[in-house]
Amino acid sequence: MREYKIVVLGEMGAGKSTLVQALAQGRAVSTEVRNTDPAADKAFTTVALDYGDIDLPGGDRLRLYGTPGQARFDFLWPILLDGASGAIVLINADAGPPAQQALPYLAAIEGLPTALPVVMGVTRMDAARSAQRAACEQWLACDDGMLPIVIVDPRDPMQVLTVMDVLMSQIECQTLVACDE
Ligand SMILES: Nc1nc2c(ncn2[C@@H]2O[C@H](COP(=O)(O)OP(=O)(O)OP(=O)(O)O)[C@@H](O)[C@H]2O)c(=O)[nH]1
Ligand SMILES: [Mg+2]
Repeated sequence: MREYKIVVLGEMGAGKSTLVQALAQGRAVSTEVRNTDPAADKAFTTVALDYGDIDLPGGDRLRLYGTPGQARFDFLWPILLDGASGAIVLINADAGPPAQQALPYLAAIEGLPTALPVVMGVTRMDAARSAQRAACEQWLACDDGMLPIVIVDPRDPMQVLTVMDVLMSQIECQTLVACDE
């Protein structure tokens, strides 16, 4: 049996906790407190991490770690990324410019000693205001194809599994390349 540590990153409200809960079918451990941060209009926010796991039909296990979105917790990102097999960077389509949202998380991943497979997930497309949604669509249209990007509603477990599928194939690719070297 293989175990994969997957880290979920993204701004406050991007849907990290929701994704971890959806994958763990509601059995995830979360550390939510009432939000006092004016950076996001949301009732609760994660202050330590989310954790959820799922056993795949083939016998492998995915362990998911959701990071807290508040900038003051950015010291936790490298700690959680240590030993990870892959990462999911969530972009909130209803927030600021997507490329800028992704930048700090991709920089943290690039700063790791070994290359880490990454998938970006765009959330809240259904709920985004028209200007934000248009900016996101434009960003998707200009995508250079360097990283896979999937539009995902993290409330829907089937869509979350699709994101995991894409990430797992990235991880497989990296393993094959490493074997070839
Ligand atoms: N309509 C809609 N709501 C979404 C979507 N993704 C997430 N949400 C909702 O957005 C809210 C915030 O999601 P969270 O999972 O708490 O966000 P988070 O990234 O964990 O936020 P922090 O812990 O504060 O960093 C929740 O009420 C979700 O149900 C989406 O694609 N569409
Ligand atoms: Mg959270």
